[in-house]
Amino acid sequence: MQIEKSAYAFRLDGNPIACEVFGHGHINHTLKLTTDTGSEYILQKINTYVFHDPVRLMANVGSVTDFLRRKVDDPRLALHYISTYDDKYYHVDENGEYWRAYDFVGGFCLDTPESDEDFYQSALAFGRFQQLLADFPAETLYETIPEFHNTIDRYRQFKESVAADPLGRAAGVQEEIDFLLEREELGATLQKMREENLLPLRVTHNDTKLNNVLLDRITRKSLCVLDLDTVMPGLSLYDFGDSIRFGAATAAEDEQDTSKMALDLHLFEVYTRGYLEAATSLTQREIAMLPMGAIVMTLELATRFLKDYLDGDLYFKTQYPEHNLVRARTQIRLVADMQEKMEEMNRIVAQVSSQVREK
Ligand code: ADP
Ligand code: GN1
Ligand code: MG
Repeated sequence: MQIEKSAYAFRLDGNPIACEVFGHGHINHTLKLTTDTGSEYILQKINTYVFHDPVRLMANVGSVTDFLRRKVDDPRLALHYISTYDDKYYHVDENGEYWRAYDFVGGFCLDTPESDEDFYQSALAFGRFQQLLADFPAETLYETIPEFHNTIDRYRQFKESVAADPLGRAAGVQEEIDFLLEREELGATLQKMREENLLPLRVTHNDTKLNNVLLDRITRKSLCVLDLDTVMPGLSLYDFGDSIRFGAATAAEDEQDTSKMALDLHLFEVYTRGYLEAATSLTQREIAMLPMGAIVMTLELATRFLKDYLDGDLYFKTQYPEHNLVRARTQIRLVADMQEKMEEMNRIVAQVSSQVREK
């Protein structure tokens, strides 16, 4: 087994003896590193196609994790980045690639919830994350991916790719393109409210998929939130919405049989309860907009996946040629189902929020 050379740049406990590819992330190259003292680390190469400014990214990640670590009593509740021998949280190798290392947390991640409790635990984790950072000076964070959840801008980029159509793929997916274009105004809802200052700007995670939460192997309680690359100032609705899109769905994000994809209202309720129990500082307007957050985030991902398919699969890692198209179709199906279930989502949010308040 070959040990990645960059490992030696970090102040590890012991000498590396094992190094293997790890996890199911879509963006970074993730390795698990073990040393001769039994210490375990994650060693990651940052994807600089996605993150153009890894130095600022690591400044965000470093300041947020340092802040969280001062607030939690169990070290597994916040990630711990390892400094290099020149006292940075990142290392640049001879090819100009950026690496970072952090403690491996002895837990596990799920791609789909195996029980209501798993999903509830992830809601608590993201809700806690929101709450713990409520007094973090959000303005000191960099916008590492500008306009990341600006769905108005996402639509602009999507339409550019439809027009450019570099691989001649647009004609084959006209139905999907039309579905998305018909919902452009719906997709703009949150961004408009953000621009009108109707919703508070918060420190948000911005990529709140279930597989970015670590669960304890024995108790299955949530430990920390992972994948802090997209931590930026944003709306709580991005975080809530993306969790629902990914975790309260009846099928995987890339299920090929779209008829299997729907919103599971029971899981929606489970997540809403956990999130509201932990994130106690949300405003009434934020709470009322939670269902809209789920729809807008799903719509946004549909446009992103379809754009990437049209562009020739440059952004998201794919396992087969139509992978991004499959993902886009599945998201489209979910948007349609969520729209049908909007009233029920509203009813659930109102009910759960009054129950949580009474507690
Ligand atoms: P990506 O941006 O590519 O999704 P992540 O930072 O989410 O990268 O890491 C990919 C996967 O590696 C995670 O889904 C998780 O399974 C695993 N992982 C990441 N950090 C840790 C950690 N500190 N302890 C244990 N597993 C981890
Ligand atoms: C990417 O890094 P990962 O796999 O958790 C993407 C998210 C998407 C997600 C879709 C930086 O997340 O925005 O929601 O894939 N991250 C980035 O699965 O673009
Ligand atoms: Mg991830």
